[in-house]
This record gives sequence, structure tokens and C-alpha cells, in this order.
Amino acid sequence: MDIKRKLIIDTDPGIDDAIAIAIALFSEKLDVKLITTVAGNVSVDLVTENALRLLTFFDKKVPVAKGAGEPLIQKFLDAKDIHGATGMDGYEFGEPDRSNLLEEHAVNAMRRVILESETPVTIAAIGPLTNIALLLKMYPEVKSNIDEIVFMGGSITRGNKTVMGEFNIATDPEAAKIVFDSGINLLMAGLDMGLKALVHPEDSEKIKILGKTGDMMYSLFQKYRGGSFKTGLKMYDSCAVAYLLCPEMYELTDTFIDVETSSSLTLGCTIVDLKGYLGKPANAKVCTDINQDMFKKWFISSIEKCI
Ligand SMILES: [Ca+2]
Repeated sequence: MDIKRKLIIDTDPGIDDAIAIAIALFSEKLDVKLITTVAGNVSVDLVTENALRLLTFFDKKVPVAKGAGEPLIQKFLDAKDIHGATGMDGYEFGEPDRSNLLEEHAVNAMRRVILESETPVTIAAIGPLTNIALLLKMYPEVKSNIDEIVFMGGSITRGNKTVMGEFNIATDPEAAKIVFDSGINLLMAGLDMGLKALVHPEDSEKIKILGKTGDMMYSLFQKYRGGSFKTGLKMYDSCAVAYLLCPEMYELTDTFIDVETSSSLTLGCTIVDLKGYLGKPANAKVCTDINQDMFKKWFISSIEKCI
């Protein structure tokens, strides 16, 4: 019996995306059916190229479909300051195998994969939610065959793109609003978890010797500005994959979440109503804490499998 969870990864690689993708590709519990790309850390052309490079590096055949090049309404602003000009600076990847690239748009590819699947499909969304919002608006018939959307994004507390806005959600708040209102099972692993999902220098040294993947990641870590190499690098996107593979590391609560779409000061701020001020029914499971030791052990042992 096929017990692997069918997964679509919607992503904007991105150094922390690269690591999350690697862990998902080599997990015995996940069956990655499709990788879709979205403008986020850098342009959609660059992140698509990066996704293809990663698959070539890992010698994996997974279809890649290019998605939205800009947010639904907001102006696109990238995160080159964190990930470098290419989005994955720090390692010389060879030319990618372009046979993995579909001609289909990401939204159409997601629709096809979801409707063709005999069992419900999970989406790991580790970039802005633009593609997912378009999918749900264009093809609402997919909803009944989506198991869960597990996203890295938002924050219980403050932001990292603006004072209150976390990067993925604040890049496309209107898309997030569509996803949050969709009625689909949602799991939020937000910025607060990413800030605690740290890789310290002694961990990097262990990772460095874990074969070609460890060596590649160590090189990317040298350029990654998501935290400091010395005080800890923040593995934001791995938090979504960590929920799929090792949910025991999290404290979880069902609650109502929403996103600000109309304020000039707090645009893209997620509202996580842990105390029920709004009196609305829960629409998401939210990770409220992470066991840092468990994360670290899981992270290093997962990378060890990426061969
Ligand atoms: Ca990402």
C-alpha cells in the first residue's frame, strides 16, 4: 500500500527553500508530485531556474511548473539582501536539466495533479501564496481533494519584512486572505517558529561532512543572511516540512487567523486570535512553539538522508 503523503511544494528558492525541498525529496514519508514556483525571494524566472538546479543536483525527476511573476495586487519586492542576487548564492550549481520543466502554468499543473490524484494531496507552501490563491479562485473544484495546506508564513508576534509583516504573507497579503478564507485545512508554521529553528556553527560543521548535500548546504550557509552564521541561521521553510515529518516537535493550537489587507502601517500583518477576541471559529492549526533540540536532531538526521 502506498502510504507516502502526496505533496506539491510551492516555493521560491531561496536558500532555506533549497534545504526544505531537499529534505522533502529524500523523505520516505513524502511523494513529491510537483514543484511550483512563485516570485518571492527573487524573480519567478530565477526561482524556477533554482528549482531545476536543485533537482539536477539531487538527480531527481520531479516536474516543475513556473507560476506567478508578481503578487495579485501589491508591487513585487524581492529579498536579494537575504539570499543573494541569484536567490541561491554561495554554491556553483551546474547547468540544470530542463526536461523537468513543464510548459503548463503552475496553477494548471496544480489543478491537474490534484484532480488526477486518487487520494487527497497536501500542499507545502513555502513562498508567497499567490499561486495557491489563483488556484482556489480559478479552480475551486480542487478544494475537495486538498488534504491540507501547510504554509510557512505569518507571525504570531511581529514581522521581518515590515514591522508587523512576515515576508511570505506581506509580499502578497491579498493572496493570503483568499487562502485563509478558503475553508481548507490550514497549518501555519510562522516566523516565530523560524526564529527558533536555528542551525548553529557546531551544527553546520556536522552538516558540512554529510556528503555532497551537506557540502552544498554549508556553502549556501556562508552567504545566507537569514540570521547570523555565528548566532544561528534561521531555517524558516524547513518548519513547514518539519510539521509534515515530525509534528511532535511542535505545540499546536486550533485558532482563527486573518491577514490585514487595508492598512498602510500593518499591511500583511497576520492576526492569530489565540485568545478568541474576535469570537470566530478556528480556520487553522497554528504552531505556537517548537522544541529546538528536537528540531536540530530532526534537521541534521534529515540532511543525512539527502544522498
Ligand atoms: Ca521560501
